[in-house]
Amino acid sequence: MNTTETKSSFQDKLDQDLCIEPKDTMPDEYRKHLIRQISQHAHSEVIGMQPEGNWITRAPSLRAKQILLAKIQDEGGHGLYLYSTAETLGISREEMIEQLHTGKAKYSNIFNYPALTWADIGAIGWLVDGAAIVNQVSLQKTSYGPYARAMVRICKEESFHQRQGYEIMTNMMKGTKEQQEMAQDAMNRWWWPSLMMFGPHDSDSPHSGNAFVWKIKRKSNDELRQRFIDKTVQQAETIGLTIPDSDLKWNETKNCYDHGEINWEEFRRVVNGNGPCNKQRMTHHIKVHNEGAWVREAAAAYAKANAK
Ligand code: FAQ
Repeated sequence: MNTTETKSSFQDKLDQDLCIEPKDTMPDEYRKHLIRQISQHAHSEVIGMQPEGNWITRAPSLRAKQILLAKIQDEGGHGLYLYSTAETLGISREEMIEQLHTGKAKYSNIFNYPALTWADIGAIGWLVDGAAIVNQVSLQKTSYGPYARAMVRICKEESFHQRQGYEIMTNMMKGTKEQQEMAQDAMNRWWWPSLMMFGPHDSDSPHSGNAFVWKIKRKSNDELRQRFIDKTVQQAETIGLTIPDSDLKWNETKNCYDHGEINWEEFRRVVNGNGPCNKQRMTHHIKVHNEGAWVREAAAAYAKANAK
């Protein structure tokens, strides 16, 4: 099929709000854009297991430990759906991991911060999963079918994660003065990096133009960030937490919160490899990946033997 035909059948589907499926013809730039975004999303889910995994052995009760284990397993599962989704676009899992290890592919800024106390586990579930849900609900309507469908399932699991995080924060705010301070300290450290998860302002977002033309993005970075702020401020107030932003103010005219400016210098530093935990996260991933080589080899040998 020639390029004009490819573009027109692809465009027809987009115009009718139909999903693009793996076997459909699609422009190469669309394919590359999706591989970049979906693989980075997959890496984020998997690297995101590290800050929480650090607390499994220190969970304060058996119930808390079971919940945390289930949540972390879910995140690993999300990574697997997303790697499989990206594979339908013609990239292999090995290539994606290679891009992660060589720094060619990014993962979310948020997972380069340390989880210092148990309250951080609450803050991650409530704020980080909360931000992820706002973004991913919108991606349920993204134009690439396998990605949109993966998002439906992932969002269901993320809402359980968000609830467990909020439950931890609620219980700590009902606790001793020290526990309340711990919860506020976690809120102070995770709030701004959570806002950065939505990416740069729309005016500084190089990929947004094509993402809207191709219906990959349905809402802009700033729209989603605003949605997250508006819903989270009320949740914080309900349990007595203060949002660490002196410029935060309800705007009657706009019917949303005005907020302070994000530290974009910090965002750039962290996504470019110089956040508090970037090196630790990558060293750990490479080590575990290398140690798991025999599992991949055994699985491949088993599949080959069964295929005969
Ligand atoms: N961190 O032009 P844009 C989770 C990069 S899942 C790092 O606006 P785009 C679950 C961007 O890649 C969290 N880099 O880009 C969980 C690009 O660089 P590039 C992950 C970022 O793609 C919870 C450059 O800046 N979710 O948390 C970030 O149109 C708890 C220019 O940016 C997703 O990935 C960032 N925050 O919009 C797991 C959702 N933001 O690629 C465990 C899917 C931007 O040219 C525990 N992704 N950059 O080198 C998206 O919706 C989009 O990719 C955006 C960025 C909105 C993140």
